[in-house]
Amino acid sequence: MKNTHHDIPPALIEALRNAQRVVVFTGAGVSAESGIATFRDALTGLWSRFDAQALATPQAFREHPDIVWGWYEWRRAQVLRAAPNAAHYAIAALQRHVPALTIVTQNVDDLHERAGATKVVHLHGSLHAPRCSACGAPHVVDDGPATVSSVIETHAEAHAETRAETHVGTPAGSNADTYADTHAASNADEGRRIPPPACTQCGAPVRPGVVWFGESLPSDAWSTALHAAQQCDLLFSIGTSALVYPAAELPQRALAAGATVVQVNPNATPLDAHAHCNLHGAAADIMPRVLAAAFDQRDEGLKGDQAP
Ligand code: BV8
Ligand code: ZN
Repeated sequence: MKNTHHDIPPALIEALRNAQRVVVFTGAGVSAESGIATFRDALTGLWSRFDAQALATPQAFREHPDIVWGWYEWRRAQVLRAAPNAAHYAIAALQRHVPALTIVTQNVDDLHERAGATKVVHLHGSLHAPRCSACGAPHVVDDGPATVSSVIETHAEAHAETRAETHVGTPAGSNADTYADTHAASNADEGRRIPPPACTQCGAPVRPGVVWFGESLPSDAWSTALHAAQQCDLLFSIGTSALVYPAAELPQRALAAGATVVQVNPNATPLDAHAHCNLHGAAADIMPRVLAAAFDQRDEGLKGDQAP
């Protein structure tokens, strides 16, 4: 079935119709059309001088808890204001047609679930499950619209401000210290820096419920994902650059187990050379067409006002 094109190859439709066990493996690209920045997308404002991989680490949280917590609060506010897109809905609909379909995501948003998907395996945690960095006690954060807009507004202001300031010569790639100092003065950027709340049990800083680089994945999520990949007939890899491990191993494990692997991504990734089929396009365009072609439920992948 080796080919790369936009329309859905009949062999893929056949494979999907006959599949008993399917894995849908997703990355940031599946949420891009919901307005959620991918990891590759440049960071903005205060964070534009960091790369995501540097911020998403225990070290960064230890050294700059307010910058890191501020970043995750901003991302959480974005997700709370976002809505699932047609790809999320089509994947949730596929789950209702295929006997055993396991959704394994690297994303820390809840857009799969908000599109109606069930039992989504989150390999890298969630933005909605903060916990104490010391005793691990779950922490409840306020999701009220007031909080959400305050995080977004203060960020927007800060962003405008940073852009103005940035050009006054902080050397490119300056590390956090100098950057923080040069900006600490103007207290207007408080919104950007949000000190993490204290744990109600032990008083230690609360951390985002995500898996940071250098941290191991939740063992139950990883073993469920690995098992599903090794047992499936068909694996879709959607909107991931397939560069972060061990998650990026999953399509390889499925291939090694004889499954058909299909990639959906507008850009090439290391998986192109191995996948049986590369559908180079946007997930929100391709997945509803896969659903319609396989299960002729043209309108099922669409929600509410989108349905004809
Ligand atoms: C670990 C949560 C034990 C936090 C994340 C083996 C080899 C090399 C390195 C390693 C290795 N094993 C371990 C490592 C180290 C490291 C790693 O993989 N480093 C990489 C960068 C080389 N892995 C770890 O640290 C893991 N832990 O291994 O623990 C251990 C510890 C230490 C040392 C050894 C072993 C933990 C990794 C998890 C980190 N946490 N997220 C947060 O979100 O803040 S990772 C995070 O980045 C995401 O969850 C995701 O996994 C990754 C981003 O990748 P994507 O989702 O694919 O997004 P990206 O932006 O890259 O690409 C988007 C794609 O979408 C693009 O291809 C684009 O073309 C496409 N796209 C765009 N628009 C659309 C689209 N596609 C479809 N439709 C569209 N519309
Ligand atoms: Zn605690």
